[in-house]
Amino acid sequence: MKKVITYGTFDLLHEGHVNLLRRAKALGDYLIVGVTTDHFDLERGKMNTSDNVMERIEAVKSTGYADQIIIEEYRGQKIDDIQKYGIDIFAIGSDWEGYFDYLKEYCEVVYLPRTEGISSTLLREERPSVRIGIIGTGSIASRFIPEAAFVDNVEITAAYNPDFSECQSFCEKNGIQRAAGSVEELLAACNAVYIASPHYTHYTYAKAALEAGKHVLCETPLVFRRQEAADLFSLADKAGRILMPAHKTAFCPAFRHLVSLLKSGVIGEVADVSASVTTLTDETSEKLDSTRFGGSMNENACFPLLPIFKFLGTDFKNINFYSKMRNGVDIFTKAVFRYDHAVASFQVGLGVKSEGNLVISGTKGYAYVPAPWWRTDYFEIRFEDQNQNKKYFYPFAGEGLRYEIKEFASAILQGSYPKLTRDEILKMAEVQERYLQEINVFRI
Ligand code: C2G
Repeated sequence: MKKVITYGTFDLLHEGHVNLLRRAKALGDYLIVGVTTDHFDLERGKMNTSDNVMERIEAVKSTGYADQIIIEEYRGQKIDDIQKYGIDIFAIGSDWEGYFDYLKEYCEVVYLPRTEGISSTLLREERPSVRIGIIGTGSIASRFIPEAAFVDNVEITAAYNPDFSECQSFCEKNGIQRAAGSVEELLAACNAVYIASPHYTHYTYAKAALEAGKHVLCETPLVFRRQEAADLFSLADKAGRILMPAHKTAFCPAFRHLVSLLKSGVIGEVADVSASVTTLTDETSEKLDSTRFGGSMNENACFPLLPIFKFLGTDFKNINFYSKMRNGVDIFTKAVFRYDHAVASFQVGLGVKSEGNLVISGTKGYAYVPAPWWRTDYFEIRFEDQNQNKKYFYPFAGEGLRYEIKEFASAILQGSYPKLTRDEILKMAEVQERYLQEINVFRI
């Protein structure tokens, strides 16, 4: 019996895929199809896949050509599979011509003609697009634009800044068609907004955008009061729109897997979470302006709050804040949380520097994420018996903003499940509010 194997993502299965599978099957008696996992696609730079791995497997199955379907999850697996399944022919589309010649050492390699004029990318492009208007044209907005280019079905249509000439030069520099002269003009030119303006303006812009029926991706911290966050969510619900904080860490592959890994119990019961984010800042920076929600807590607390809430939940019993002050703002704050069966602490600093790592301690072992843990591609799970220790590596492409943009687009276009829960977002605002109200804040 002649065995043939082929591989692919098979996203939005189309005629090109079907032709390929038919031709591959015709090369022998038994066809094995390897379908890539979502994780493997992300690792090899394909981050726009629309269908998940189960949907893609079902689609391949429905063609009737595959005698067996396997999943492809790592680089180098093709050699292992060829040996494991006793493969005679490896077949793949001609767009890969030459690329898989290294497999000739193991079996025959056949490049089959690719069907012209159709591709998953073209099909994805035909879907409705997310047309984003940017509010605020500072440094984070400049970094957002090249990252958005990596996400299918997303285009930047306009930008707004109250300083019109600044807005114009931003648009010219970044190839954005419309420099909006007012918020109304911006909202008319998009179906979603990305709010990248100073913290204290977030609520007003987000409210205006949601009331105009736009989806909202808002830089962190979203707002500084729980009620404000709750109001924005009820506006979003009423309008049937997405409201998502642009919390980079929550969407990056390494952090997402850390969450699912620890939820599965690898380090036992979590007893402590300790996280630190310190970024020494120029004394004249707006980040230290006491009249404009400056200071370490306002600037950075939402980062360590993420692992604390993900691993211990949001039902803490008490928080004490210890702040070192300068010119009316905290240049450093240590916060200590008491839960029923655990504790947590974080350090944030704009004027004090510390080691920026994340440690999650459990009854069986601990997770160690080295600095800068909030934009990580790597972590370790460590145990008493060091032989059991394991290192985990992930992609973290570019500035990492593409992951949150992709999540925002998927939430709008496909209704994907939010990685950051509403409860977590409300609690983040509540912690910011407690601090601003000076509840259990001790100045040192
Ligand atoms: N294909 C084709 N004609 C098209 C589009 C795709 O013949 N118009 C073929 C591809 O050449 C490939 C298969 O269909 O053989 C699956 O294509 P993709 O889903 O794009 O998967 P790909 O990224 O090519 O993955 O390990 C995975 C493999 O490297 C291939």
